[in-house]
Amino acid sequence: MPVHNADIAAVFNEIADILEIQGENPFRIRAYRNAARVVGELGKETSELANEGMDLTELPGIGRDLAAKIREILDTGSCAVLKRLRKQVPVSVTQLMRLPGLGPKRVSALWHDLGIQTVEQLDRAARDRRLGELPGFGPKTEQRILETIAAHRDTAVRFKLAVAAQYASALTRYLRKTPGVENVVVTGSFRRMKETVGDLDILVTTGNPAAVIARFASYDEVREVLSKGRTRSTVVLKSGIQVDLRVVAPESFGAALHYFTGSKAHNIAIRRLGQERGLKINEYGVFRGAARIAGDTEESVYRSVGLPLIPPELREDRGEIEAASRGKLPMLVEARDLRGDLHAHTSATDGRNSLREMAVAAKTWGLEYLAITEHSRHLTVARGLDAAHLLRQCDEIDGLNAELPGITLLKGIEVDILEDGSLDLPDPVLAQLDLVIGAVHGQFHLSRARQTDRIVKAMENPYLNVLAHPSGRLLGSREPYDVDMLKILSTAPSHGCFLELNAHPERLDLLDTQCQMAREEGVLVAVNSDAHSVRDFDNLVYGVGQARRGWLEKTDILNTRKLHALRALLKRQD
Ligand code: DGT
Ligand code: CA
Ligand code: CA
Repeated sequence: MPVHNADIAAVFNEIADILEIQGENPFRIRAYRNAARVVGELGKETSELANEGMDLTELPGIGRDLAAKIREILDTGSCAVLKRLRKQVPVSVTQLMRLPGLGPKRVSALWHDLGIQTVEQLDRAARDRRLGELPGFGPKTEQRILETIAAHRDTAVRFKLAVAAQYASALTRYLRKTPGVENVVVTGSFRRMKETVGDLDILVTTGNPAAVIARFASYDEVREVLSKGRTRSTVVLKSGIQVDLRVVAPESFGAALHYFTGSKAHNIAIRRLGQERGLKINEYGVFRGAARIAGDTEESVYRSVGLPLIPPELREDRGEIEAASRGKLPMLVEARDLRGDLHAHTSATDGRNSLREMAVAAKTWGLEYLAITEHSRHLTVARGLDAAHLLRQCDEIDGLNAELPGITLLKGIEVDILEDGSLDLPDPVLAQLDLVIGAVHGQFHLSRARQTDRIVKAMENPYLNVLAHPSGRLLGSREPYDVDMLKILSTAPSHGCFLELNAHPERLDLLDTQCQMAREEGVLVAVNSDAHSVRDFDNLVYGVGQARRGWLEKTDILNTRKLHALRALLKRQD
């Protein structure tokens, strides 16, 4: 991934935070803060400026030393100074500074005098009334810290689904080895395939809860055990992710699975349906009076309120209960429905693997076709291709297609949509390709009207087939740009244009609600990996998860089509 201005600013701010905790020279601290602000507020990506050969010391307050650090961050994503400082002050201590009311002096005192390194430890110490001993902390401060932590919890960092999946799969593998366990399932937002998860909720069924609880707490990735009871426990892993464990008896599996999968809003609506029928629904089962009438399976819970099973991805109380009651639930797309992938990069630009390696990996994953879509010239950070290089790649693709059975490479490009809506390559070049996807990679801050016009104009180009990552958001670092998505969706069909659902873990873009809009507007969605290496095809699973959250069926997805049908859909309008 390219390094963005926000990344550079974050590095400088973290350096400044650490220096402050260490009580360093205020001028040095201010220099880093200033650099963070200057870079953060630049209208253009620093990476672009650097690539255009700009001398970064021309930026206000950036001297030779800071300019060199910016280059280092652009090249490596971090910088040596920060790595060294992090060894002196743990990241979790620096993060305490984010809590309102906690400045560097207080954080330093908490750490040095009470050994407090994490928000959880701070919470515990405040509850135990241990903060009052410290100079500068009274009972009022203690109370305020408790309130702040409670509020902070709601906005605390969320983990990207693909990242959470790594922690979840290691932990569930470990728990499955406990003697006597039956089911181990990750529930909560994770099971609903939400793009980010606040914490992991793991449900275990067994006749021997004590063994599971004990094994859970002694997992070697556990940083802190927050609570440990007979049937539940909460821990924080070293990665910072919190995990709630619940253990129930095997006969409650379905009811507990339903309860802990949520969402809360969906559960409330289902419980209300139960109440209307005189039923009580909780994590142990469905009850009529004292009699337990359902709960072994999730199906039985839904059946008790007269509904078919609703897939977890739909459980957001966005109309799924009504659809279920009318027999109108969508037949959600599945990963195995995908026949191809229309967005991938190779080592010809910023990818890590060769054309051949990507083709073989796509075939191994089960795909029948793969579009190679390098960046165009304008995106200099990714060493975008010019026309000559692109046409050379097309020849290479012809060669590989003649040689490799079972997979067809399509000739494509991820062409930059320039600020005025024109494309970064001339039409006669685009005309030689099988597929053109267009993407916005800069000027995110245009007004809503101008951003919308820009994209609509790009779609008017007869060669543009797919609008890539349409909202432009990067999870945790960039909000979607302001654009009239409904207008884009309603314009797309008349230009033969499709929208991408980019499955890259940082993107997952189209958003789930926009998928629903696309379906209503009759716009096919392409679930694409945006693979930069052979391993990235696995991300398609998360793209499909998001498509399912957006109610999409197999027929709503462009790349579930057979190759000949796809080619017909990509045919030029002219
Ligand atoms: P997250 O962790 O913020 O990404 O979102 P969830 O949906 O995983 O929420 P979480 O971890 O607080 O709770 C997991 C599930 O447990 C939730 O989706 C529904 C259920 N649940 C939690 N607290 C309550 C509650 O107070 N009432 C009800 N009915 N269900 C709850
Ligand atoms: Ca959760
Ligand atoms: Ca939870």
